[in-house]
Amino acid sequence: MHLSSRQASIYVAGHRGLVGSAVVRRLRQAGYDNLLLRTRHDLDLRDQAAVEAFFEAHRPDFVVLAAARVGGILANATFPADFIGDNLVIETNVIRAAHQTGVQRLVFLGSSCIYPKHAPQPLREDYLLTGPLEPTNEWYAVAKIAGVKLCQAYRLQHGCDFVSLMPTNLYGPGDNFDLATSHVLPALLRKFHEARGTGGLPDAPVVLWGTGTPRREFLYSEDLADACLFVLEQPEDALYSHAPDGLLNVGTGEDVAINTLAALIQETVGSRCAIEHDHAKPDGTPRKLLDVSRMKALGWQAQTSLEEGLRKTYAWFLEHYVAA
Ligand code: GFB
Repeated sequence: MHLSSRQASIYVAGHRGLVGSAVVRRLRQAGYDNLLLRTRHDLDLRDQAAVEAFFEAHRPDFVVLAAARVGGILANATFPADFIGDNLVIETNVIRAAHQTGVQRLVFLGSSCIYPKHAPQPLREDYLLTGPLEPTNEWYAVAKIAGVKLCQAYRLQHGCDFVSLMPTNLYGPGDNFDLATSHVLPALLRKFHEARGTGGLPDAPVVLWGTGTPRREFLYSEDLADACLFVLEQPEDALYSHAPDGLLNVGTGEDVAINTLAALIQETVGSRCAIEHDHAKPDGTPRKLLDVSRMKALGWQAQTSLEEGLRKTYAWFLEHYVAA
């Protein structure tokens, strides 16, 4: 059942992360103040008994499942057991508890990496499980596919209103700027910022991983948060007539080469440095552009251009990361 009352209680799992924090801001902005929020310290979502006790005690009306172990291409390769294991357990615990306590609608956050590596572009929702996955993130992708399938299975067997959003590569305020574990966009913002020469010194070179030729689609986290609210408020008939399988891609519909992203970031940061490439680092999937026609047909599209999103994210980085 869709969200319509401002009194409804909404549990945002993962509210301190890039997506969850944006979802909380968007819900509050729309007048939804009855939010249930728990830090990792207060509620370990890998602990089945604790998750069940939380759901039994608070019985949320709606759930946005944005809690996950996430990271860039290197983090995925370095911690495969965490990426598959933690995500499988978190999804299973939360989705099962949501069913047991009668949650009215649950929105699960998947990822565009669930689609096969060599699927035709743009990627449609029905390409799921039609071919092998990209090896650099197959552990994470398998866990996310299981989350999507759990939502479908609970809907088939129990009639649960559980849907999955498949966002493309995300960025925005509160992103992870740790160079070893982050995604490319925050990593390059930081690298170009730190390469700027001070006291009249020239800028140092910046090293991009891989060839820079892979293409990625970047969505501003606040646009994804807006999509989550849009889907929560979408009447059931409209939602499932456009997404009979409960899957909705969320992106901008446009992608750029990593080299082009680097040039845009260089401009945002105001750096004039040379760019080098570390060919020992992986490229990952060559392209993963989402087909966003289902969301478009429902009446939603992303609002923030990459240039604007970069400016806002860099401003956040300067204020919260550099100044901190
Ligand atoms: O964002 P990213 O780490 O992950 O890397 P994926 C995207 C592309 O940017 C790759 C290149 O071709 C990287 O080699 N790149 C260039 C860099 N310089 C850098 C750098 O300094 N740091 C990083 N991190 N990349 C992730 C998946 O894939 O996408 C996740 O691993 C998830 O599971 C996420 O699906 C959305 O886009 O390749």
